[in-house]
Amino acid sequence: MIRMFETNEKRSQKELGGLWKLETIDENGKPNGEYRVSVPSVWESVVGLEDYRGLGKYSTAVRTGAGNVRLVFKGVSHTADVYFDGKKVGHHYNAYTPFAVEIADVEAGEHLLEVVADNRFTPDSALHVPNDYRTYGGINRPVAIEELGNAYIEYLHVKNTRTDNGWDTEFVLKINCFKDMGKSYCASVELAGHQVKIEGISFENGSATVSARTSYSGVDEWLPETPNLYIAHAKLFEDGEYIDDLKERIGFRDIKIDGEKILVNGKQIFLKGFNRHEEYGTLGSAVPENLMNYDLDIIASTNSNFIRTSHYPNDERFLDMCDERGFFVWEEGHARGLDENRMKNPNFKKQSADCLEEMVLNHFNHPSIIMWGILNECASHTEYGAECYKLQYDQLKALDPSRPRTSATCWHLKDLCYDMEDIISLNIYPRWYTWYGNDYAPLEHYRKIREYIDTCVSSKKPIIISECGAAAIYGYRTFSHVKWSEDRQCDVLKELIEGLSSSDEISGVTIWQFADCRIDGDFRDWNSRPKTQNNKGVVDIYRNPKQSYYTVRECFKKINPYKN
Ligand code: ADA
Repeated sequence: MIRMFETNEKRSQKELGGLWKLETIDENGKPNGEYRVSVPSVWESVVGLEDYRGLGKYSTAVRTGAGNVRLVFKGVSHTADVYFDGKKVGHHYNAYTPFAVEIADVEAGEHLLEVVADNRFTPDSALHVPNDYRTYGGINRPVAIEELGNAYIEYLHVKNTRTDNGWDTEFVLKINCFKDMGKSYCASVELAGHQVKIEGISFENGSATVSARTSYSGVDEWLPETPNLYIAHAKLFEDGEYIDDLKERIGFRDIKIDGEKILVNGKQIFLKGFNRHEEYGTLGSAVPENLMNYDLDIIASTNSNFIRTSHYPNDERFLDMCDERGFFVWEEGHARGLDENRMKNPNFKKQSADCLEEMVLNHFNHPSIIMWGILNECASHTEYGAECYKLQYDQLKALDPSRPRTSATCWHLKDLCYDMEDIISLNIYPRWYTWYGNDYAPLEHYRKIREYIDTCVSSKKPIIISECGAAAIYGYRTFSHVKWSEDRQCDVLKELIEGLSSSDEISGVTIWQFADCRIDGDFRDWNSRPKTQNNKGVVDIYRNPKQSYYTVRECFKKINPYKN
């Protein structure tokens, strides 16, 4: 599946799953291994490629009718070069954002589609670097082919604004046109019983962005307890003929910041949940729907209402499920722990800007996403770093002013960006990392940081704990509760959750992390990562619960998700 709901009735869209040929190739393109693999998947799931870092060429035969086609890739890790009948037709960097390739005037019949994936850590890659999660290799999310007419709808954004009488809604459509054939184009959008029409669409450089407005009263709002979803259906007409369509699923939900409060549809919320990496056991980052669903079952069972997509944009199917279940989501651009030197990589700014744009344009309509994040624990304590943060915050504001922006920092008493963000987010690890010292409890540690924050910000704003936790090796139990035991992890998490959630100043506590995850073998802190994993999950990589799963469930149960 590409999405958890039908996105088209008119447009022909076919998923290109099944078995493809995979050849591992050297830098000159010379094959040195051949395999049959299912797509989507990662090559680390193939015997002999469990730790392969290099290039892989996927190939499959594709049958099309005559006309224009569009290849849609939901994720290739981490760099993709796309070839159609041997001709290069596309390139994309970043495993975690979708991209598409248009091919005009294709002949009817069978064609060869090849995708070269590259998961190496080269100087060209500014965001995929050796890290505390693994950069996998391969076509790790679904691929589809679409057969199009002379014009099609690239995206439909539904912007809902809550008013005293209900909702004001603006529809924004981006429409692309292959050739100027002197035809007339118009569009319509239907949502919740209303239909709006957009006449006289004219294209400039092959595309047009158009909009229309309406308003609603009496619709069912989207909230965690009532995650009401509606289908918005856009249709495109050429000389009056219906030629293309696109469906999006939306919720009537708005998010506001009021001083230190986070308000969803006017209700003050408290966020309690987990940081989750997109990974599962030997399937790596190619997590299938049923296991995404399983993760959400487990997370829901812990009385959580919040998930942070640490540290990159997530699969749209997972976000669809969060919409359906009423989870709040913090989705973030791809970055973790990039120091100033890495932020000065010549590709950093463009690769970051591309990732943020693709994230927002593709994930705009998810009601579950209540905030956008950037640059987890990057160099927000340096002048140059702060310039990059400002650039990215400005870009996000231009792309989507409706959602607050934040970034998780570890530079607590040196951060230069507290006044840039709408929500301040702190990653803290008292009782685990020694440099925090053991001389004061989590809340005292928070208070020391708050004193500094108050000297930096021009106005009060919400503060959430975006990460806190401790590691435990699954199955290691001790009477002494020594470090790395499940028992110690329970003690630390209980103290963290109870302590931090007791403060009225804090609007959320997010555990690092939901599940243990594999890390890159050459990550700088590999020696504190037994089994080459980050072991701070409350479940292991196969979702076997540690004792801390039960501890977190009981602690979160006592926390009201709404503040008075
Ligand atoms: C940081 C980082 C996480 C993880 C965590 C840890 O806060 O944001 O990705 O590495 O530390 O486990 O130490």
